[in-house]
Amino acid sequence: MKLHDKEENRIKPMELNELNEYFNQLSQSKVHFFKTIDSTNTYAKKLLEQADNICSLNKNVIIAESQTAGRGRLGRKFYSPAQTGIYLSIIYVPDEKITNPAKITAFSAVALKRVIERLYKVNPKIKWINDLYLNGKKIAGILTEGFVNYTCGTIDAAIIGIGVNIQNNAEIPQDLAAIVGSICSNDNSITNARFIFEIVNEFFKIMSENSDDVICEYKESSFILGTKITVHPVIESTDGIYEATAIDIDNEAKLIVKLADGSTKALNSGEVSLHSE
Ligand code: BT5
Repeated sequence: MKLHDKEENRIKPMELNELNEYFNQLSQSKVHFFKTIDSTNTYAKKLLEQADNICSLNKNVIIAESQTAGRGRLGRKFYSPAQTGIYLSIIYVPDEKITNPAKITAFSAVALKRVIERLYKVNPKIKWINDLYLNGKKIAGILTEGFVNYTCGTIDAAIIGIGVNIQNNAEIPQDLAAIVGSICSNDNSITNARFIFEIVNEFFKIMSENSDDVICEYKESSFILGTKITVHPVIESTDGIYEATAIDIDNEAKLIVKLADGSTKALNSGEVSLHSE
């Protein structure tokens, strides 16, 4: 492939005016845009820490064209180069305190899947709890972080960080090449601004939908149900690494696994890492 062919295929840099026009349609939202940043989630956390009234930050969205220290779960890195992907964090401050951030991750995954299907006409699958896969490769990851009110011990807000690979990146580090995929879109009519707006809009819509229905949709798109997995507990546990079969996802977005002795366990996303991550 000639160099200019490759470059023509790349997604366009963000159009700020277009972004603002879209977000004007979403009441109370505010966009913070960076060409490059360490991590949009880290920036969102700083905004929350410095706010007199965190409610005023609800629907703030932090967007970057690239990240120098994009984060995944459990201290992992999220490769965030310019031009081939989008990186954003949504600040969510609901009226009620947050009791289960994992459920927000699950809902975000369904919202993201719906938007990708609608705009790009492909059908990604969800890998519990926060990954979207297409053709066997990971095309998107979600990192939800709770903002804790240390006086009350409650989670008052959540930061939902979303990274999506829209096109393949030729410079991808070798250790990621086998894992990382992309939507592989050649449709230049879908701008990054539109894609991001639709994700944010769908997120706020899905958070008010019937929870059981959304979990049902999550399960229908989930590709590890019925398969054998290796569970790596990441917090202090006497279990060690063990094999299990993923049999269900409950209404709190916990993964139900069946062990060799026939017993079952409900896994919380913060406590385990599955084989292949
Ligand atoms: C995630 O973690 O996949 C959550 C990623 C969240 C990224 C967004 S971008 C905007 C916001 N700001 C941030 O700093 N983060 C959020 P996890 O399930 O732990 O997966 C991490 C693993 O995914 C890595 O160890 C790699 O194996 C793989 N990986 C790294 N970069 C990737 C990429 N660009 N696409 C797909 N997989 C990737």
